[in-house]
Amino acid sequence: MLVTYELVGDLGVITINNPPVNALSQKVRQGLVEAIAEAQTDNSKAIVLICEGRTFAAGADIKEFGKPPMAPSFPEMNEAVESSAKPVIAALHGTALGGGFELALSCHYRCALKTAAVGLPEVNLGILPGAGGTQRLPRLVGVETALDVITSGKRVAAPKALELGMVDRVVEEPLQELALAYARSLLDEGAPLRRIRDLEVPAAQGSADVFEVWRKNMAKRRRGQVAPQKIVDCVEAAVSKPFEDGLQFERASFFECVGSDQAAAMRHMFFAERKAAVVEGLSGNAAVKPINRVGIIGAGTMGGGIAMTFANAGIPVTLLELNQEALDRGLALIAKNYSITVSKGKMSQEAADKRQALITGSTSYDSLADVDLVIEAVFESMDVKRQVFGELDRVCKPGAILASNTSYLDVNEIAACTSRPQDVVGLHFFSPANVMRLLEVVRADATSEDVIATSMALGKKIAKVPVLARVCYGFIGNRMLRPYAREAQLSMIEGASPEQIDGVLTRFGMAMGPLAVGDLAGLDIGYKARQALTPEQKGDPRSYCIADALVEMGRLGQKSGAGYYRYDPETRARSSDPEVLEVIEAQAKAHGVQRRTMSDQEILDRHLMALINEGFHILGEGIAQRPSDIDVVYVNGYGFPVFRGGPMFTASQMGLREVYDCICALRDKTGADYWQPAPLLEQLALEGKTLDSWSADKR
Ligand code: 3H9
Repeated sequence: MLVTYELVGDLGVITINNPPVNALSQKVRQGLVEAIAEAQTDNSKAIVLICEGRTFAAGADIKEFGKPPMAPSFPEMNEAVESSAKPVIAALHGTALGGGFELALSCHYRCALKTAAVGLPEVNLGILPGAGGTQRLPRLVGVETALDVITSGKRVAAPKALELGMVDRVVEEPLQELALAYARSLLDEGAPLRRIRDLEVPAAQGSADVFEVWRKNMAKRRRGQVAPQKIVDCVEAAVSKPFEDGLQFERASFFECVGSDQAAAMRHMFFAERKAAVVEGLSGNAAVKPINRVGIIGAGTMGGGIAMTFANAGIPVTLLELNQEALDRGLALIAKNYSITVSKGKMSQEAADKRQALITGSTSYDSLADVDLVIEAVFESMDVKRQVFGELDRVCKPGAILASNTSYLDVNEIAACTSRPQDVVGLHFFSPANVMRLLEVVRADATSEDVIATSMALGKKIAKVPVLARVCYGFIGNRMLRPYAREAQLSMIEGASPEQIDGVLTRFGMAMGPLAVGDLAGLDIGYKARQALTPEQKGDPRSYCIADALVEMGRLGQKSGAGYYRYDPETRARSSDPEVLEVIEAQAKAHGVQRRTMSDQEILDRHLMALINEGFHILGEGIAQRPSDIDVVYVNGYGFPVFRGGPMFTASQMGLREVYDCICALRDKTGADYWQPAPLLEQLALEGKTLDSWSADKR
């Protein structure tokens, strides 16, 4: 029974029990409508609506999206609840999200456990609340708060929700008992049957300007996404239309979104992120080790960010540096980062102090003797890593996990510097590490199952999205970045300007274009890395000669005020620089390249196909476990637009045959070896197979 109804004295209790998250599937909606009807016929005076398990309903059943709608619909269910002749009181715990919170908004009163949170996260799935959320929430809390909550998709903790009016009472455990007591007190007070549909949207908040400001705001903050704009339209409809008409407007907008490519891509990402945590082929014996204390070597930007990540998760950290001066600098940077967060109102001073107190500095390796995990974040040089891991092998207790944050280096070689390769793993964080969600977990040949299982579980615990990779140069993300960066360089020398290339890719939805990213990261980093490579490893000189020339002119990117662009020293505002065009033209001449006009489509194809083809190599070689893992890496670590679902999803949407033909055309046009289609892509395209069917066959 997914929904049950019982009488407790003269109060009715409806209980939903649909693990794991009480999603409101068709059967649950049906059960709820029947339970409400039953409660109308007995001598109950009020009805409490509560859920079993870890949470109140967390929303619609996302697996039902894309299938024909099944009655009773959400509006029908909510209408039945709101029209109840007896007061219905929602009792919330866990996360009352999306359709779950919309159901609560159809109840006449809402109480919530202090630890609960509410929210309307539909925007993160490329859709909008389609069960009255955009019509009821503004009536309850006003236009501005409703727009903020719905367009951000954020979770609002119960005490804050009480302050905003999203819930009426915050209670402690036991929830059912206290919800019944609350229902009783409402009856005793003779509280009215409060139907939100009958409330007016607070006046003075619905001026046309408000909506224009939010539309512009969304165009910037959620560039390229359709749903946020439609959310603003729906909230505007809550002001300008009667409730029923507003509801119909919302429903029509919901259906436009739910069937869109953007929603399909974002649903794909939702499930992809959850799947990424699953390690294929682990034996049942793999044990997750407790990680109670962590050591981090290197207090630079990366090490400091990693230290903050653990402190934020409540795990104590020992931060190690070579000397006191460097350590003090690192600790001061962490303190500064926390104080910025506090000044922005995103954290209390007390919470910041507590987190900072979890980070202890040290200049002696011996202080790492009792940590459960060490992460090295020192200079990217095998010689330096060798030294560090030799020391760790000497001081760390048996069974401690020894991790490297290397971005490119061979984790097998690092593991071989120790007497315990089974305990060595790559944990590749992305900068700034306390902000970026991606974590590549790199398993070396000898890494034990326990260490893999622990690393993946730890990733989740520290609020990252962990993705498993095997060892190769650059693992998943940085390996794919190389051919992408190559195409940016080649497009420039062959005829495009930095502005055109970055413009094409940002219009596609990338957070930043590749050349602006280069300026941000610093052009000297790639330059130095290239110095260590043989000419063969460096590849076609046309693919780096412009970057080299700029560095040799002292144009290192944002930090020197000039790179592919010029930067205002005060505001960092970016502008085009004719000098760069001169450099590009000189390099083209020096390398015998006749520059030409290049179409936006060609630029887009070359960058996208470079990513996709490398993705297929990575998949075929078993570096990534599954195509969706590659999408998780690219969306969470490299600014690929979430509403396009990642490079591999984009390839699937295009059709593998079309992708293959496009790559073959590039090969035939350029004659370049690197445009040879990856064997796996070729095989699937020629056999008419999809990535989904390939993944299913593998299982
Ligand atoms: C909506 O409500 C539209 C409405 O406006 C109505 C329109 C008409 N459906 O995340 P976890 C699965 S849109 C189906 O690992 P946690 C999930 O795939 C919805 N399945 O747990 C996973 O399965 P598996 C708006 C769902 O404790 C398992 O549950 N709501 C759904 O870390 C556990 O999930 C949202 O967007 C679902 N709605 O976090 C909320 N939700 O074990 C989406 C979860 O096979 N959900 N699953 O991998 C969440 O944010 C988190 O799951 C939650 C729990 C915070 C609830």
